[in-house]
Amino acid sequence: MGIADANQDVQRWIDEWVRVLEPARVELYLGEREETDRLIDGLIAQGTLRPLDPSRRPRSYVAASDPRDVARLESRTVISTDDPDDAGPTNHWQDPTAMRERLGKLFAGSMRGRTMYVIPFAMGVVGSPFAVYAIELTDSAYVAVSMAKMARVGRAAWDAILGGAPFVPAVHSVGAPLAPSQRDVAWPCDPDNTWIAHFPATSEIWSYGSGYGGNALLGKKCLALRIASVHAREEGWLAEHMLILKLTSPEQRTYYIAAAFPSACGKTNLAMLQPSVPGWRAETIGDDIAWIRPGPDGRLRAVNPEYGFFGVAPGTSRRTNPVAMATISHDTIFTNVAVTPDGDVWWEGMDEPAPSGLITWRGEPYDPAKGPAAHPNARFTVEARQCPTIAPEWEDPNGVPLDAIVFGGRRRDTVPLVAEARSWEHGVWLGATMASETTAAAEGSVGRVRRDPFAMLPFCGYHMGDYVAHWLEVGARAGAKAPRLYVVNWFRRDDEGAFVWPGYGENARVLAWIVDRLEGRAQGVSHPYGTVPAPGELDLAGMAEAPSWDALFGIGDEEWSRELEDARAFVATLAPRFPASLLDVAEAADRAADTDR
Ligand code: SAT
Ligand code: MN
Repeated sequence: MGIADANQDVQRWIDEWVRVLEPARVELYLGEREETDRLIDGLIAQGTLRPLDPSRRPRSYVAASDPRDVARLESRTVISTDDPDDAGPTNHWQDPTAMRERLGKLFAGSMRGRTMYVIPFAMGVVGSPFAVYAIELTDSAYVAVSMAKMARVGRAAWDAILGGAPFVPAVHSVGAPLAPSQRDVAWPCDPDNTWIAHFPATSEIWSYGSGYGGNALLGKKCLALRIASVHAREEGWLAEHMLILKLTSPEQRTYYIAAAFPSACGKTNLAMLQPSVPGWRAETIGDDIAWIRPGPDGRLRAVNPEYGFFGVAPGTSRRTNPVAMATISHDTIFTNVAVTPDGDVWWEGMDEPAPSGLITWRGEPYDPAKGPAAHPNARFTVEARQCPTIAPEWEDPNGVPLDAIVFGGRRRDTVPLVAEARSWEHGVWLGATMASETTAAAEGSVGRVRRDPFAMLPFCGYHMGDYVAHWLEVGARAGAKAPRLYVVNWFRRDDEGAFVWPGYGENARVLAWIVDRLEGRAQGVSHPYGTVPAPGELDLAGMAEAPSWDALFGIGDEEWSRELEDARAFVATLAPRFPASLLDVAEAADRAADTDR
């Protein structure tokens, strides 16, 4: 079946875009083996992909981007609603008519000389109550083959769309038309004119000028978070920037935990946790996005709508994440990593030191004085089914019932290692006011503390105040069946700037305490953030250097007042849509902690 068989709506939409974009060729891409092999051969010929040594890393490739196109571009990511207030103060808003006009000009003829790939896909299991269908049009073969790893690209999604299922129309162009006989470059892009625009009223996504993951693989942040969050609000569910983990206790009881962290704060590591505590087992369901819906029994059920992982490479090693290392041992596309002389990949934080003869992501001989060998936001793209700890229920069409939801950030002080919120409302306050030091996953300075509600700051498709109110509604509807809410912080530092908590596999100790709370086994003590482990309650047995309770949970009065003041100032920017009742909840929690102290 080809595009000619498309039903009228689909056909009309594709035809309209062909007229605007003027591609030299149009191809339906269903992610099948032969098509993918052909696209990869073309990408190798063009210099976009470089094959790795197949004896070291079978069917794996390295791409090096244009150095100006290495991360999400938040300043050029816009929500175009008629009323700017519907996008809210945390999004970049652009008038939809003006945006369409401006992008229309950029899109005009932007695929000249290139092939336009028509990529039907599903986010979620095809046919499941969670599934959302979409078509991405793109002139990038790199995007096409990456999409086939990250989303359920293929015949089943195409059939569903041809059968009349509504689809999210998504258009992407690298913005580099080719004149006849013009030679292509390895990474075409148009960094000066990049825009990633969302039109929630029609669920459209228009992305121009960038080939980088979060800007170009439109099923991920654009669809599964920004557009889906709008649908979720209308339909009573949640589209969240969360990993999903399955935890089995020594008593063989199973728990499902979702956790929100900003980009490049360890979601993939936690999703692939290898518990350091004996008897516990962790399995992976998702590492970046969770769609959460009330199930028939009233419990909140979660799915990972993605098909693969787009993980941060630097810092990933056999020590920090052996599961990820096994996952990416074959059939992986790496972007902006360094390449060893024997045809394998390398990045900062790998187990082995940099070999001599290393070539950096910029294609130069490695000289540590000139900066890192791999870009700090270098990524791997790989199918989730390659993960040795993937849980069988990761493709359960009905999702898994959540026991706990965790909010985390990267904070050198203030936020304790773990705390349980006093109530759903209090947890929503904590989620709404969470903050994190910025990372290389987006453009801009690294290490600056910014408020990042629910780790959704760059991903919420509507007004953040309405989003927080929606969380309150979902919790109220779930009532006693709602999962319990927690905050965690793996990133506290001592006076010398060293991390006080080892993280990675040791984070299982924190999860074990969360389970103890769920089972009513841990009493905890009151803390400004809620309930934290009482001294001695967190199992630290066998740790080489067990940190003190104070190092993990201590908070000075002044530190706390500063935080509260800053949080209040932040939510004031979301008024009047931010639910005022949460200020009372925060106040009551503060008083409760005070009297307990
Ligand atoms: O936005 S990406 O999907 O490219 C990665 C991230 O920032 O989480
Ligand atoms: Mn992410």
